[in-house]
Amino acid sequence: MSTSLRLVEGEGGATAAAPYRLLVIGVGGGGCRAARHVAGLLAHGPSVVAVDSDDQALKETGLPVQLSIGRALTRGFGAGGDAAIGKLAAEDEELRLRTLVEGMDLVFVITTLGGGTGSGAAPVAARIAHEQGALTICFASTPFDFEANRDKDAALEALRQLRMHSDATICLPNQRLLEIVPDQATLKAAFDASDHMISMAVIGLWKLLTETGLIRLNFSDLKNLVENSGGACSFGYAEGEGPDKAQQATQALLASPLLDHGNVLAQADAFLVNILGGPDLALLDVQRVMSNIQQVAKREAKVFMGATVDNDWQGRLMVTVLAAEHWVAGKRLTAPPPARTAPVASAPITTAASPAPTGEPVAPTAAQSELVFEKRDRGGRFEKVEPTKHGDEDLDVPTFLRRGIKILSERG
Ligand SMILES: Nc1nc2c(ncn2[C@@H]2O[C@H](COP(=O)(O)OP(=O)(O)OP(=O)(O)O)[C@@H](O)[C@H]2O)c(=O)[nH]1
Ligand SMILES: [Mg+2]
Repeated sequence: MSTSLRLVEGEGGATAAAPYRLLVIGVGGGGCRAARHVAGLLAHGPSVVAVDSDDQALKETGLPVQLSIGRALTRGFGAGGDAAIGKLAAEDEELRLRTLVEGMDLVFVITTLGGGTGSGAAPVAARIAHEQGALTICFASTPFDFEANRDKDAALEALRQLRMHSDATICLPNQRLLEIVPDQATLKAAFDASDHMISMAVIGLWKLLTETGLIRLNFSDLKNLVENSGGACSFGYAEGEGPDKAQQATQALLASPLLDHGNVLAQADAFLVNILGGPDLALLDVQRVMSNIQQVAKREAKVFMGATVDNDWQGRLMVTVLAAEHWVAGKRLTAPPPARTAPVASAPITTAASPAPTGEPVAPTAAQSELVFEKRDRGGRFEKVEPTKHGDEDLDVPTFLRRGIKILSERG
């Protein structure tokens, strides 16, 4: 199969209706399937690209833009569960990946961790997007408890890498799917449910940023939430229908295992709520959703919200939430990416016209002092929870605390 890689003019590009350039990259078998789901639900949405080292799996996505990676290493048969091969495969195509993300404002990297390509190549794709100056948000599932320990360890290491190289990574443990789908559901149905949830997160944010809404959310609000999240966000999603749709959706949201039955919202320092409804969406619906959520949230939590109208959602309502449990106002917790680099002339790819660069690095201010964070033992709702360990590291502790990264404050 030949490498086909072309972004069609206008797709994912900034237009009057869609002022941001957004790209969705599926990496590995599961990641590409989820990316295809996004493309299927959003015909005129962002560009969606499939990246895999398995040519057959790439072909099956049916996506018009595909990037086959690491052919010299894998001969197009996949990375065979080896994340080191997946990483090399992506590095092999660094120029093409760089050209793909060049000029994008927002890049979603979707992957299912535990195999070779997703675990090895997705962190490379995230790093490149972040280096190019795009706000980079990753969605990654982790293996079921019944899968081999080797795969789980590789997945946790990949998750750590993703968090290091993205602005924020949203982890969806496959094990939680078991709480969402009926007992008799097949594995395929569980995976489909996961694909659907990831798609809804992407679609919710896309619509929020691009469509006229009752309450418009700015790109800078999303940036603020994500860049100051310490690298880890949680995602929740629920729908309601009929006259009681607002109540239904928030009840389902607060009961959802995705947000740990409301506990994530109760702990979050900051969160973003996106309400999507049809032309019948009333301000009262918005108010109901927000007041239900605010009842469980911390009083001092920073809340970003938006409400969007879409004709397809007549009589229905969808709420998506992006929550940062460890959010620090106004300061990036990770190093800012370098300025966008010049286009790579050598790669044989055509892309849509680039917008003016945004998201330039934030220059440190003159009067900065270090923020001091108390070291705390696991407590609260985490007290009885098994820690997510990798080696000696507890991955549930935010990266900046584990690594002792110093954070500068204008105070002091
Ligand atoms: N949530 C979800 N998980 C999936 C899906 N497909 C596979 N997985 C899980 O994701 C892990 C990795 O599988 P793949 O995505 O097929 O692996 P890969 O990244 O293509 O890696 P290689 O095939 O080794 O190159 C496995 O542990 C699967 O259980 C899916 O559609 N959705
Ligand atoms: Mg594969």
